Amino acid sequence: MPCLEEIRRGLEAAGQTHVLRFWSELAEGERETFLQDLALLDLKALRKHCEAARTAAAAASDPHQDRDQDMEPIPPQSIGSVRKSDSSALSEWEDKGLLQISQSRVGALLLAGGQGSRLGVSYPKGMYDVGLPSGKTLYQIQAERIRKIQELSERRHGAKCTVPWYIMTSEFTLTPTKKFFDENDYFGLDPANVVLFEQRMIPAVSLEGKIILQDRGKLAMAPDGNGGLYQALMDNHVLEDMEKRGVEYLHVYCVDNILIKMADPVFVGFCVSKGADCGAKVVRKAHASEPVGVVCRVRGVSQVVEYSEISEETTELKGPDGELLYSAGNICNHFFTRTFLQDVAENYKDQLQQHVAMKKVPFVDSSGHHVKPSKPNGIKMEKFVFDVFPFSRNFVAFEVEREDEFSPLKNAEGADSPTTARNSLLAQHHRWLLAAGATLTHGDGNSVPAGDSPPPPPLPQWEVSPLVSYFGEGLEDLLQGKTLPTPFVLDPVRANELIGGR
Ligand code: UD2
Repeated sequence: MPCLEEIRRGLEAAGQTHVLRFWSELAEGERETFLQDLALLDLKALRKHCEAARTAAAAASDPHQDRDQDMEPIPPQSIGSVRKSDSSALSEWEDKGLLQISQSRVGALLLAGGQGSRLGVSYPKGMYDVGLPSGKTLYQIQAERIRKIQELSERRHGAKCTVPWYIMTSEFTLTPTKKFFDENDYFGLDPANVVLFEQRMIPAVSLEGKIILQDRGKLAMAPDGNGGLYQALMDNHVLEDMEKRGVEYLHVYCVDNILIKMADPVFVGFCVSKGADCGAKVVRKAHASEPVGVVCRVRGVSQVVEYSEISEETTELKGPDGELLYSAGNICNHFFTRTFLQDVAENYKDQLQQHVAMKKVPFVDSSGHHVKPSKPNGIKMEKFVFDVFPFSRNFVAFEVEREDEFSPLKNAEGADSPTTARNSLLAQHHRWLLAAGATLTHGDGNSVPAGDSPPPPPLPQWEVSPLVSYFGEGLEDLLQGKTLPTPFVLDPVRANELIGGR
């Protein structure tokens, strides 16, 4: 570890010595911890980082004008679509995906380094329980979907397989996530196949380009964005691990989508059959201002323009059919080949764009008093996971149905909240059960009319464990002609009872 003098010299060169302003007042233990934190800074890159943050923040007053003019929608021939494909094409992709999974060539990678500040919880979002009848957390649902997709692939192709689960965490989420998985026996997965790794943190910078002190002996640090993935893959030898296991394809997704299809065989099969090195699932945007990025082309190159970086005017543009022109909503659900990731990590990761987020960052002022700012005072620089799309040689988009695939947990209430996430899952299971031929009865014994759409919320409580069904398959055999009262959780024990009761 470098000594204080070396660090001081590095800070001087970067014009950041103010961070040591309280050094003489720190206790021995505080100094040690602070020194360890400072030693983790990339001192050589610090001046560039702070200057880039200051310049980018100044330019952020008009971030979209240039790029908006260069945007065009993804041409229809570059987008596959569940809605527009017939069932034979969908089964073909599914089968192809299941084959790859059965050969242990597919992994899942969860981006879980975010701080979940909008949801306002102090623990990782994956540990959140949205109030399902089973009480399952997002992590548990995802783990069980991995178990199920392994089982389905094994059954279809007769080969024992593993879908390794890579989980990118940050300083905020690593320890609690690890503890949660340990305490819950990895939800039935083999811990050797759950690989937790950590992304880097970078300092938040004031509008004048100075690192912000969160406390007298602590810098205000933040994860480097979900595009920190590519550096983290290198830092933690994840690509080597993939190669050792024979994993060729990775399904990358964000933690908060309760409907996420882990290692989705249809998406994987679609991308593989198109020979794609990089792919993105999209849904049609619900409305112009929905906070999702837009998959489009900029100067002829496929990429995502983030919701925070597109003008309102452009989001509202309509195409000739009267639909939103930029309707391909990014749902943070990506496909990458291992060779593409290797190429990005080795050759392109340092070229990724830096995005600027202006945030309210609590700090200590020059007299050591804690201040909670009422307006943004700090710049956080982030990389975005999708900014590698322009380096792809064959990029494809795949449009899926929102009601089956996308319901994110972002906010404590209102849109994209625990209530909407819970309702989306229950509505999906409601559709599955009716389609399987079950009769659903309320507590008063009245049955739910068999129709396509579930009743308006609050929804009755019928839930299907991912260990029983991954995308609604296999339920007809179990449930045809059965009457199911609410609340009802179809878990493997209930499923066995139903089989036994035939
Ligand atoms: C993300 C997408 C947006 C849209 C939306 C859909 C990005 C950059 N934006 O926006 O286009 O698709 O999701 O729901 O992908 N994370 C990390 N490390 C970090 C920061 C975030 O791992 O440093 C993870 C985070 O834990 C989450 C995912 O990245 O799983 C997305 O992060 P977010 O919720 O901040 O992204 P959001 O909703 O602004």
